[in-house]
Amino acid sequence: MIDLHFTPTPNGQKISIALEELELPYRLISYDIFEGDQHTAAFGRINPNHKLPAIVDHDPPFGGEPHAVFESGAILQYLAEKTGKLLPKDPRARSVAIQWLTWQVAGLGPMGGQAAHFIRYAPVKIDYAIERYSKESARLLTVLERRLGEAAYLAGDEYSIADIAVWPGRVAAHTVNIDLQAQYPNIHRWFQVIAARPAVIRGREADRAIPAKYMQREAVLTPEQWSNMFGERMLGAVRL
Ligand SMILES: N[C@@H](CCC(=O)N[C@@H](CS)C(=O)NCC(=O)O)C(=O)O
Repeated sequence: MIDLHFTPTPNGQKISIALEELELPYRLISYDIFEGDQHTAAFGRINPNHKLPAIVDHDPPFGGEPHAVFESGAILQYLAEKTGKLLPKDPRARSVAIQWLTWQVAGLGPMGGQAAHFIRYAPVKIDYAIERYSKESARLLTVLERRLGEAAYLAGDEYSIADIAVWPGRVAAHTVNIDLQAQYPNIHRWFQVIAARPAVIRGREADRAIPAKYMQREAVLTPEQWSNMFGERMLGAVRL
């Protein structure tokens, strides 16, 4: 059994989808990050970075005590290695899969996240920041569009954890006002194919665990929610 510490954001969706694809039994533990559920000392022992998602595998492949894994990219790799699935066996294709996985966690994810921050949450609208992160998100989506014009999936012919990492990133397009269907037909085609996978449909059901207040274009937070997400309470969780 695997515990999935989850909140219904793109990073969380990667893991609920992967667990469904791999048919691994899991227990969903929901966090409301606006209310600060992620700042407890108990969660800090699972993820020292106090962010979602994280997993605890009670039956790790190397035996011994339950094993905690944080960072969505590391969790995807751990699950793929545990099961021998969702990563190509061919070393070249495997290397390509890891490159796109890393591209997502180091590029599309953080840049889309910063665009969302400045568009959705910043108390003052800073045009330079909005433009910088929106343009970079759009550039990264163009890179994705080109890749998906030359291959069915990110690693080539095979669906892999790279696709699972990138697929929820479609919300970056929504955030920066890109209409994928009209402007990025290859991403749109790939997106539709993956959206129809039964495991993806099941994995998305985890999103219903708590109210969906994560996708609003502009959010107005209470002072407590602000503190939990970006202020003193967030900083306090890791203070020395
Ligand atoms: N690089 C991390 C990002 C994790 C992350 O930023 N999680 C967000 C939700 S998507 C979170 O927990 N935010 C709550 C907070 O910052 O306090 C990953 O890929 O797992």
